Amino acid sequence: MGHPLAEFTHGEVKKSSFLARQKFGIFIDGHESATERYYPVIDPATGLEIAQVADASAGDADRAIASARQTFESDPWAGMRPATRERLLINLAQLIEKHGDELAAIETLESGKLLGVAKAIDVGSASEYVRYMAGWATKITGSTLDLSIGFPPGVAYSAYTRREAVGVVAAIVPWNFPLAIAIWKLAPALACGCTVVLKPAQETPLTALRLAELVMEAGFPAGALNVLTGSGSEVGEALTRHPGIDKISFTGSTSVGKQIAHAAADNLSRVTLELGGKSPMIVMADMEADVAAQGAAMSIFFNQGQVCTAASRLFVQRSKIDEVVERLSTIANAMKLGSGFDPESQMGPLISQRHMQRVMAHIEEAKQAGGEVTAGGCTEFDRGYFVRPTVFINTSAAMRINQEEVFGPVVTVTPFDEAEEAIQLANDSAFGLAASIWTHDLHQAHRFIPKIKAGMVWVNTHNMLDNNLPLGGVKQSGFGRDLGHSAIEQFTELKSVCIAY
Ligand code: TAP
Repeated sequence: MGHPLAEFTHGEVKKSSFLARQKFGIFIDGHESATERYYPVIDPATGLEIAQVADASAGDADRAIASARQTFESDPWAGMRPATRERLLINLAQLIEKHGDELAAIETLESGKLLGVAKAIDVGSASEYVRYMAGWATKITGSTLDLSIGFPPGVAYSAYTRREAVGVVAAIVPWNFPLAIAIWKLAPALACGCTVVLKPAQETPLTALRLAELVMEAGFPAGALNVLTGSGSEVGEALTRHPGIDKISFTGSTSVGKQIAHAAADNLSRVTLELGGKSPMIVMADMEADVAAQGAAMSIFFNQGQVCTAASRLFVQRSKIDEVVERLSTIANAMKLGSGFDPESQMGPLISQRHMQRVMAHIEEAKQAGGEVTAGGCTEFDRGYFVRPTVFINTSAAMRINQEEVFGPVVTVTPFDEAEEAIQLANDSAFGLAASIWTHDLHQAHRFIPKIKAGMVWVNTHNMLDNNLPLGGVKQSGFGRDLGHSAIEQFTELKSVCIAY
């Protein structure tokens, strides 16, 4: 069967028998089942409906958690050798690679992102991360410890620590990198022997559902991954308040992160919160204006600016600022917006009409407050949710556009004189996710790194993530880390063992 959106998507969706189904139930205990309530998923490039997806209830959360608990506590999963978990994860990585084009097309259709980005970043990094975590499955270790206990006389002690799976995990993820961020939770959780209930964002449920099918095809037991599509305020909150959840791994906004921290408190569920950002990029005068402008454009306009670490505050040393603003504005004005399926497009739509209106409200308020637009500042097309890449000058640190996360293709550019002033400006934020400094002066860069309040600092680059590099924030950007070995710590508990002999 063809798909009604096929004409807008260069035929990519026609290749997916998954998308041709157009109606998706709830994925619990290894299979999808019909439900009473559904909601529409919208293509942000056209505003048209893509599919109907289950609107899960609190009762569905109970069933999903029961399935995950049953699987966690019984064989084959409970007693599975680490090498077998490794093998299953490698199977999954291979399946993601095999179905990479389909997954990327689904991702572009539901999130609007460029197909090239979906292929290279979302799908490419997802399979790489599953492979990376497959490697960790057999290398989860504790330590041996020397003890000094002196009683009773003549007794000696041997002690060690074990890292054990934390249990049933609620993974709640946003819409900006739906597959990749789901995998950031799922792969380490499975490597550690946990089971997972995944709640994707309402806007982007489809890759999560396809992923659940692939997890089963890879040979994981039913209940290892359950997927609850539906609203955060209903099924998301039911998950976070549920006593059957041992660990909540959340990526999303700071306001929802705070609600989740409160909800988790009653059960003392373990929580990791990867939250919003307002990341600064600092350009010293010794950096070439072209390099700085290209770097800034990549750092704020990539994925329509819907990136947690996006460099939304650009600080440039005064003698270079005019040149950088001029070149950055030229790049922004030349960018071609369009469907993520169009190979000519350099930027896709924002995720939803509501989000586009939110971003435009920020832009209008900043204009009213005296901010001057040197590029963009407006929407484009009468269909879909497109906002032109926007550059502001003449804004003040106190303005909302410099304090709140816009999560769109909007950057403010501010001058500074001395490096110390740049550090002060960069740290003048409730957030602390990431930052970058651009300079050829290594002394300058090394002095900057410890002074900046952020979970990640880049030098002469920005937004560069790696499977081996922990990612997370300080201040209102949350706590805990995804990626790298930190992810193993996230999904395990330390048990101390003391043996008298
Ligand atoms: P949110 O609105 O916070 O939503 C994230 C997820 O939480 C969605 O699945 C959402 O469901 C769910 N949710 C909403 N209310 C909930 C509740 N009361 N209880 C439990 N779950 C609830 O974020 P978003 O708009 O999807 O994503 C953008 C945000 O994510 C930005 O702030 C961005 O910076 C942040 N982000 C951070 C990182 C890192 S690594 N720090 C990475 C990517 C994104 P619904 O879809 O139904 O609302």
